[in-house]
Amino acid sequence: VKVVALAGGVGAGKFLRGLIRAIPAEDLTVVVNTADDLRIHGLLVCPDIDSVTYWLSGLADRERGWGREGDSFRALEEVKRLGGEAWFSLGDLDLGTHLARADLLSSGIGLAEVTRRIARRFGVGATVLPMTEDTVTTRIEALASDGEHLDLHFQEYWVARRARDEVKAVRYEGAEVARPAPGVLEAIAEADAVLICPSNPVASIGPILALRDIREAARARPVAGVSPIVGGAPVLGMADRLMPVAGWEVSAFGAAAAYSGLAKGFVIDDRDRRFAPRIQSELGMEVAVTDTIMTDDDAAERVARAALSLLESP
Ligand code: FO1
Repeated sequence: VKVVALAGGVGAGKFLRGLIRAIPAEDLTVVVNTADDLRIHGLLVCPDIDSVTYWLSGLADRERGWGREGDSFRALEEVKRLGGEAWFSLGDLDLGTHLARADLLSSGIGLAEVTRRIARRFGVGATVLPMTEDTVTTRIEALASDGEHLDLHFQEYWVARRARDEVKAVRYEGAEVARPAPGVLEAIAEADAVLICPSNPVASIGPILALRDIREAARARPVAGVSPIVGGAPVLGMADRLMPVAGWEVSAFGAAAAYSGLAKGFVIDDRDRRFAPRIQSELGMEVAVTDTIMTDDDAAERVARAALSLLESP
């Protein structure tokens, strides 16, 4: 079976390691969110693309979730000492990825081909693609504790200000006019299954599905998702702050509702089993219930197989 996975960062990385044990890596195309990409030190930083690439190559820092295992931060220390921007922690090895990406981009190669090439160099068998080569940016409209209205880049909200502001709205700037990256629509059209990784429905999957052509292409294929919400809270990250402003409750039901009209199946955690009847009756999705906490690759493989099994029945 050919599979397309829609992916954010860390949750997706863990899940995808399980998925490539359930299907051959060569049969997988990962379409990755780029709306939390940022420019810093003159470099294009693509956190979700890099997380997916590092996790699939087995080089990710499993504890921190992002960046390379065993990385050092000597260059960043020097940037800080010299008065440069140091709020976003790029490790020394990670910086190597960014410099290579900058070189390839400056030679005129598009981000999709650059991403494919870098993933291949990391020994990744799956095809990794950005959702778009155009600029789409998740902006967070928030209220600071002193009452100031803020309009923040996602990474300013999450990393620089540590999610301390009250979120009022989220928008995907540029999504209305952005075109899917080369290869994305082709991969979806050929896919036997489209899987939505257990990523943040607002910050990670929302921007991908905000590209109308991607959403429409996915709707024409069998789609199943995996809940990133377990026991009423996100396994990782800040989905609990963002889902309410998008109108979704912070529960496995709310996560399923984010893909209403798109997914025909949804995987939820054992602890959320009570939501299964509502997801089935109100959203019309088939539900698989399993332990979704991906402590290792065996656990991730079990979750991936549960998602695939939802699309196998006729
Ligand atoms: N997250 C942080 O909380 N602090 C950081 O300094 C940080 C640096 C960073 C560098 C490279 C990279 O690929 C990811 C990085 N992240 C960092 C993670 C990132 O901010 C988010 O978790 C993702 O964008 C959300 O998917």
